[in-house]
Order: sequence, then structure tokens, then C-alpha cells
Amino acid sequence: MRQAAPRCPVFAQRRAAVEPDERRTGRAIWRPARPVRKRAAREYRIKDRNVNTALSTPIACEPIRPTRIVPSLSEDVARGLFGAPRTLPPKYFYDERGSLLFDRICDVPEYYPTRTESALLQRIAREVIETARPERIVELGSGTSRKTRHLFDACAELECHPAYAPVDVCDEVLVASGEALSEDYPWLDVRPFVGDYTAGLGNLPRRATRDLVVFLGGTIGNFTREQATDFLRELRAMLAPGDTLLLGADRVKEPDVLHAAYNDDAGLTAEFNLNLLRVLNRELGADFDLAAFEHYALFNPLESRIEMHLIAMRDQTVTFEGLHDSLHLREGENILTEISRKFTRAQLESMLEDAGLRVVRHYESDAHKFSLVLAEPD
Ligand code: AVJ
Repeated sequence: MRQAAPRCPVFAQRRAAVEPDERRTGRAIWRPARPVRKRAAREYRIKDRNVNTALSTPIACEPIRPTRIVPSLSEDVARGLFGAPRTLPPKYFYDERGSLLFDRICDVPEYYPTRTESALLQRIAREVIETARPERIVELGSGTSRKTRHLFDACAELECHPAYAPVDVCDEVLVASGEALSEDYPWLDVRPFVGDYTAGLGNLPRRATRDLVVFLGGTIGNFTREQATDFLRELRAMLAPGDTLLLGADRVKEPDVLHAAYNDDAGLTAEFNLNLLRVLNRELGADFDLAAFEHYALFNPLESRIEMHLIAMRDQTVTFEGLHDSLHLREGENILTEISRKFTRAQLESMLEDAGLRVVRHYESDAHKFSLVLAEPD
């Protein structure tokens, strides 16, 4: 049966307030496909097709115990927002509203990564499954598992029937997409884990199975070089001989293309960025005035990364119910809310090799826009 607790561990509360921010721009930037009410999590699966809830298999999420202490939101704020440079971890974007916004970003014409990776995955899925021959597919940051369906399609064709262990911070999304997957792939045994995978990799239950671990979307680019290496080493440590890793990563390309992808005309990325302040207002009783900030994303060629900022448009003081200090921001000050690193083929391979992972196959999309690398423990 569905478990009562825990819900989204990152967010104590959730709000399904998905409304266009008309005030800032004078026009509706975006709208949900249909009204999002209490059952907003259902939207994830209804989005693609209609399924009969009554017939769906109940999905339970198993919490993963963190292997190390994860800072709370107020600790991250105290350290990141009050320090220099001002910064916050990008995981806080993904409350329910932020997850829905990200889903919509994936559909804007300028945001190429999701589309490109999905097409590439579709093309190579059979070969990946034939090579990895997985008994279990573990997916880190599975979200709605939309792209992963290409792997399941290939599994079905090849009559290879692995179990599926998606890992995500949001239990609603895991349950909703797990139910939809169980209906579409009746052979698929879906066993979700809920928790922060950057803190709990070591506690993912091991099984005597041949695992294919997938980490898609280019999220590895959100980590600094040091964080990425630490993370991949930890990942390497959980792989046994015979296991494989499929890693998706975005590639360096013309700055114009990168710039457009993080500055879409519809303003969704701006909304997504500003959503972070809504999260702080809600979770920490802060009083950020969203109209006093502007989204600013640029490609920094020296670091080969997109940097996403929120810029204060005027001097201001922000108070937090949950914190003693007030935050004083000057006009023009910036908060770094996300980095998204873009790799060369060689950088990607040496990053994996430094972590003790041998590249088995390096797949590239057309025009080398995006990479999917299949690797194994060396
Ligand atoms: C989901 C982390 C891969 O870095 O491109 C999209 C998030 N940020 N637009 C990315 C994101 C702004 C995305 N990842």
C-alpha cells in the first residue's frame, strides 16, 4: 500500500499554486495544461495519456537513509545567501511548482537538452540494453521517467525484464509515474526510493543483481568539478563488476545556443529561477519581493558553464521568520542559483576515468550537442 510518510523530504509543505505570473510581464507566460488542484501529482502521468487510477498498481516508496548529514534549507540559506558569493543549491527549485515549470521548460523550442537526449536515447536504447543486460535499472533523479521509457521499450523488444528502482526527492512524482509505468509495462517491477541521492547513494539497498544505473538530463553539470568527482566516485563504489552506468551530459556549443536555452522567450526559465524565492518565502517565512529581482543567465566560457543568477533590482532588506538575520541586498547584487556545466567529449571521459569508471561506449547526438556515456567500474 501507499505509505503515508515521508512526503517530499526537501519540502515540508507543498502548494499547487501554478499560476502565470502576469504581474511581472503584463501577459500570461505559461499555463498548466489543465487546472492543477490537489491532485497535481497526477498531472505527471495524465500529461502523456489517460489511465484508469482504479486499476493501477499501488506503488510504495522506500525512504533512503542519508549516509551523511544533509544541511537543512535554513542552514543552506544561512551559509549560502549570507556568504560571498551569494549562492543556493539548485535542488530547492524542485518543489511541485518548480518541477512542473521544469517539465514545461523541456518543451520550449530553445531548450534543446531534453529533446536531444531523448532522441539519442531512443536511438541507442537497444544497444545499451544488449550491452548492459540489466536485471535492475536504478535511475537517479528519475522525475517523471519520460525519457527512460525508451529503455523500457528496448527491454520489451529484447525480452529483457529488469526491475526498476527510480530515486527522486519527490514522492508524489515517484508514485504517479510508477503507477503509469506499471500499466504501460506490466512486466516492470517498480520499486521507488525517495530521498536526496547525493546524500544517500551508499544506502541504496544492494541486490544480487546486475544493475544499470542511469543518471540523465545533464544534471551532473549542476555539480562543481569537485562535487562531480566526489559524486562519481561514490557512484563507482556502489557498482559491482558487471554493473554499468549510463550518464547523460550536455556538451559545449555555440554560446548563442546555450544562451537561448536558458533565456527562453516564453520566460519559463525566468519563472523557474524566481520560483526559488517563492520556496524561501513559503518554507522560511521570508518576504522576498519577486518583482524586485530579475533572472539573468549567461554562458561563462572560461568555466564552460551556464551561470544562472537572480539580480536585485534595488537596495532591499529581506527578513526571514526562521532566521535571526535580515538579508541586505544592494541594487545590482546577484545570487548564483545554478551552474550548468557543458563538457567536451574528452573532459567527460576523463571525469569518468578519474572516478574509476571505464568508458564502454560514448554516444553523441547529431551535431555533438549531447552525450550519453556508457561506463563500467574499472
Ligand atoms: C535539469 C539540471 C539538467 O541544468 O539544464 C533548466 C535545469 N535550469 N533550465 C539544466 C535547468 C534551467 C537543467 N537540469
